Amino acid sequence: MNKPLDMTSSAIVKRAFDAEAARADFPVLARTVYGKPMHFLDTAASAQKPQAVIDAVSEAYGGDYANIHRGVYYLSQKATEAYDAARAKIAAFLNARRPEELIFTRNATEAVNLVAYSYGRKFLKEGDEVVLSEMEHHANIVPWQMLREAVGVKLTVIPISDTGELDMDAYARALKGNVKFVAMTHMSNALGTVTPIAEIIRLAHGAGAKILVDGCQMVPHEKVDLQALDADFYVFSGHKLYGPTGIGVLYGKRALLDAMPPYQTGGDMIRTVTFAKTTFAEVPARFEAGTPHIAGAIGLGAAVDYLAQFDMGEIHAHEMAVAEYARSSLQSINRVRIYGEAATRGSLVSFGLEGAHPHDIGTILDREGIAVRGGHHCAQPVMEHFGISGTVRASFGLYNTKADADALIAGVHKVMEIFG
Ligand code: ALA
Repeated sequence: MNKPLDMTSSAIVKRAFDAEAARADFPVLARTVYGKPMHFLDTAASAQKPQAVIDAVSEAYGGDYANIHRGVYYLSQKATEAYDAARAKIAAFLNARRPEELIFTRNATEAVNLVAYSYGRKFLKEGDEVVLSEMEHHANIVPWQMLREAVGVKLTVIPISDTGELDMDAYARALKGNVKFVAMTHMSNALGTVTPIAEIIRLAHGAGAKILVDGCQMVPHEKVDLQALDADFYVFSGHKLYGPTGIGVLYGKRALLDAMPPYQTGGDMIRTVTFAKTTFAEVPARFEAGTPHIAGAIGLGAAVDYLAQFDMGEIHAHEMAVAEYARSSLQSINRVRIYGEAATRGSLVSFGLEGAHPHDIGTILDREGIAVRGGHHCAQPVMEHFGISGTVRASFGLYNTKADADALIAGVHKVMEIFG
């Protein structure tokens, strides 16, 4: 508790990843529910928090708390330094060119809305096409529909196959049209599909389009290198990255951000204000109107420090081993149907059980101490594709082990006994 914040995540010497040892860093995992050990399998909705993040948030309020970028006094300067340092370490973690290419938002949803509103209304016009995929989260669909209402862009949706893979031929065909923007997931939250995003970005650029990538489900699980990817915009939420809620990130290439008008206006995002005219601050301040979520940003910086102790490749290998074990165990149950069987996928398994509603399955699993999400996962078009109302989704984080997968399988057998 109350350790000084480490400002240089990249300087931390890596240590071997050990999931059992890492579990001890997450206090909530030690608790029981209904008198049973808890098996948390809903990291895709929101990850649990390591003590280091909880301490950093507590310290941000109980240590050097003051508003930022305002006071000349000690506490305000310390808080400002910690806020700015958090941006710098997240930029280093993702290999962004410069910290100011990262805008703090409330969440990934706000980040997509910011781009659709600010970039979309300035640079897209009636008849321009925006390409999406059938497996986008609602947060990467609805803001583009609002843009359609506002300026008359046309939305083109790239279908997925029954294994949950993006139809790349359809994508290439679509890019022959008047496509000016692509908004695409890096990993589907409903199916686990990992899209060939480097190729998707390359093709978008080849067609002269800009691209926004929804990285919510990818950043917590695999190494993301923003410079290597070369996406124009990349968004993710802090709470899925083991950080606090209420904080998200929009990465944008500096030249694009510089050309974009403010999304919200008010204090801290201006250079000068008179009643005749206002001039705006440089990025990132221009897109961070009002007092930001200071403790949230600092907490997200601590989450990145926590992850930076490890090699993301080792975390990924561990999570995939557990998720694939759960997947093959589920697959061997006759009445189970898996949704999402892409060749390249992440650490989640979406499934249904013949004769049982996903919510009922989730409720029975809950009584066994197993936390899963049941429903449409904010991806109704995916459910429509498969002609279902929802799935049960077990999603794995760095702290999950084979014991969690075994508990899930035992729980599914219990559901089958109940449903006969
Ligand atoms: N988008 C989050 C999920 O997939 C909330 O559960």
